[in-house]
Amino acid sequence: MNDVKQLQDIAAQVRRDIIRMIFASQSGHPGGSLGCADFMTTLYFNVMDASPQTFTADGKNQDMFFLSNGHIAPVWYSVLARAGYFDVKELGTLRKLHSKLQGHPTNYAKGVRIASGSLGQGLSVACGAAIAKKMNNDPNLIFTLHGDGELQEGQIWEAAMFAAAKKIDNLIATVDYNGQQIDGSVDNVLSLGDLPAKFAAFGWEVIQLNGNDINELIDGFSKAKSLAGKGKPIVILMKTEMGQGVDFMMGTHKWHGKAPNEEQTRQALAQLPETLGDY
Ligand SMILES: Cc1ncc(C[n+]2csc(CCOP(=O)(O)OP(=O)(O)O)c2C)c(N)n1
Repeated sequence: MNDVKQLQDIAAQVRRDIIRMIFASQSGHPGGSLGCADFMTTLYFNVMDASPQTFTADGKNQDMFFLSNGHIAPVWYSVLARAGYFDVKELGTLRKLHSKLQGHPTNYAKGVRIASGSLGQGLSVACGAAIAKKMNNDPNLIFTLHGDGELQEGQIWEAAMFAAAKKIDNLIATVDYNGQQIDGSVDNVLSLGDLPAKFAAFGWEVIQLNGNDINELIDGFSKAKSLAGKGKPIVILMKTEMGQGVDFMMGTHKWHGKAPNEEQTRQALAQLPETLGDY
């Protein structure tokens, strides 16, 4: 458990890490990574019952997390490194040949259990892991993150139907509800319609919050945990801003998957305090 100020400091450093990693590799996805820094920090430093010391691939007797929108790997790698899963210096190897930190997650990196990046698969994996926990009488929880554009994948809705029908109530799915995707706004590409109503109609508990507000994240997860074990899967729809923290990356899909140049990197880092020390 960390207090809100500590979590904000970690998230600020995570944002610097994201920019520095993607600048160094000259490829990657800054927009969604920056938008999810507050969520990912809160999840690892406040919410989950998990630690690098006890991490196992099968996740028995620990909470498990699956990143379904694998393209935002930089934010996950930074949070894992800052939480002690591996040396922060490794962050400088993002997307390099033979690095454990590939452009999309693989289980070469400690803390990662499945490869992801092909959108739409993570909720199905999470359902399987959640059922395994029930069969093992393991009281721990499964967490996932999905992009809102990712929800256009049909497999998500098969898994959503399955989770409710099978009463998978040890699953807390989250959505990076930033309204943007690779080619433009989600509404323009393929609108999700009334997303809270859709999840509710599929039999899920729905929580909505501001995913860039750590206080709201802490409260929302505490509510989600209190709903676990009551017969329904839980989804948290987190309103976020793509590119949060860097003014010229916000309010547009243009930084979904583009690396900043040297001048843009300088401008971005000037807006992000170095709170824990750069790697
Ligand atoms: C199955 C599949 N189809 C297409 C892609 C290419 N792709 C990568 S990210 C992306 C957009 C996803 O949008 P969203 O989930 O909202 O992520 P955000 O832009 O907010 O980071 C697409 C279409 C993919 N990775 N997998």
